[in-house]
Amino acid sequence: MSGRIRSEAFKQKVMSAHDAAGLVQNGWNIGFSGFTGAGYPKAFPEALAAVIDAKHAHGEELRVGVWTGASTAPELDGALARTGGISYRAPYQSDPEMRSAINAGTSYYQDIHLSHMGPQVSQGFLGKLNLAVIEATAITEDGDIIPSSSVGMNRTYIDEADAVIIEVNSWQSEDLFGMHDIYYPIGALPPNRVPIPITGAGDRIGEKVLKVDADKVVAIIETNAPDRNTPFKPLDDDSRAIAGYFLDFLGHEVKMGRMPENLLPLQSGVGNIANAVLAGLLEGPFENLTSYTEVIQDGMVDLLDSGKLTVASATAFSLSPAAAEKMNDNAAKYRDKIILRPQDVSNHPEPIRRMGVIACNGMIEADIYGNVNSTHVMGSRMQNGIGGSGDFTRNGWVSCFVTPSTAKGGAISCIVPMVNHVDHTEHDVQMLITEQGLADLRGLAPRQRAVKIIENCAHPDYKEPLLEYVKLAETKANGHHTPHDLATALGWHVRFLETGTMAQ
Ligand code: 0RQ
Repeated sequence: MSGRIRSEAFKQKVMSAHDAAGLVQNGWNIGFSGFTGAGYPKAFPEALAAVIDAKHAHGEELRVGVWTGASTAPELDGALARTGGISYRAPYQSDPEMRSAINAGTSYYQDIHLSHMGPQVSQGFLGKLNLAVIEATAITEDGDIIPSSSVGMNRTYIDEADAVIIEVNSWQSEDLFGMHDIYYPIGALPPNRVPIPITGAGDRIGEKVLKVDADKVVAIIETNAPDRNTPFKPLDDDSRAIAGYFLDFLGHEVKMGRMPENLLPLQSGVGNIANAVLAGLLEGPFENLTSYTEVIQDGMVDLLDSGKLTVASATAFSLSPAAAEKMNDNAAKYRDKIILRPQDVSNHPEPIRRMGVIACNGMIEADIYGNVNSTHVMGSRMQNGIGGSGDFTRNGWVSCFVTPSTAKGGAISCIVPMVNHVDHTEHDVQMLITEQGLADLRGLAPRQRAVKIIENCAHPDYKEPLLEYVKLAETKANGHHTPHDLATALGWHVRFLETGTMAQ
């Protein structure tokens, strides 16, 4: 035994991942730890995949609902999706195998705001939670759980599940102890809710450990395996340009007296461009920054190292393999500057609105009126999910979306007449940035927005067709508040389906 299981009662419950996976029954819902490739169980999902394969080989049905914090890794989403054994998935994923199962229609997927997952689970909308499988760094003498590199939905799953399995991963640094802040609300659901007492990103309001009813714990599994995250792409000219516009905008806000010199707490989404924006801040003039976000990426750790960022609050790490190793070796150094909270606190509208968070997220496409599609390709195919982007966009002080102006080598314009799926409406989106420029939409009516977005953000190859569309829509609709010619707007995407290119 690794010495990480310090409770005598729990020592008696150690078993192999294979034996633990054998407990699962057809139709169960399982709540897994894990958020953007951090803190997911490493052994149980692959063991369960083997059990599912064996059952299916004998013509027996074994399919389960898989709930997590957010995306996980190939050892969880990939391994289970490959078996065809996932009947239902929520609330966010980004795994190619899982995406295929969703788009093939073999797995149902509920793509919801990450802050809504806790209340929806507690109210039973997703059905009964049969089992929670949670990765831990260690178990204390008193039987408390020290979380690992993410908190996500762990508190809710442990509380709501009929049975609990803990994977104790000795790869995770023991120095993570003290980094977590597990808030146990006095009243979790209305009408008994009370204010969340966070007024600054660095506020600690909870416990260092997760509490678990020992009677519910049916197995402890020992592992020693790293989190699996993909490395970020090296910064290219487009991402540098986007970061530059974002930084200029922040400088402008300070100059106008709308933000203090150390800005407001920063939120940064997933993906390479979001990471590039953080790298831009490293070069930029701003000091004493804070962050109230959901994932801590490499760029944020670099900002902490430089001293430019004083504190980062999130629910998980989302680090490249090299940065994850560095975090593991130096967790004690970061413990006072990083806080990992449950996702229904990190993403809760209340502190986000109170502190005035600067939200910056990636997107698939935006339309000329400022509606944003973050999730769907060609209207039907799921890419990842809305994740936390809606939590921060709707409630932030400034809400910003970033993307290169074109996708697929220039064949697709990311600025379109009408988005083929809406995740963030024109009422919530304040800023669009591409490598071409920035469109500040605050205070503008739809027809003013259309001109600004096309002029500032569209790729030169698509400016003319988009301006022609505006002219056509205004003529056909005879003015109106948000002029559209539906046949042409919808045809914009259809044309791509037919010819494989959006070019005129
Ligand atoms: O396709 O994978 O086949 O190459 O979409 O695009 O350029 O790699 O962009 O990694 O920044 O992700 C919106 C998906 C952007 C992400 C999204 C194709 C493109 C590529 C990915 P390939 P890139 P990024 C907090 C915030 C929602 C969740 C969120 C996301 C693939 O940012 O998932 O914000 N956001 N959470 O080729 C057709 C277009 C396209 C397009 C791009 N217009 N048409 N395909 N692609 N634009 C964190 C969490 O919530 C956990």
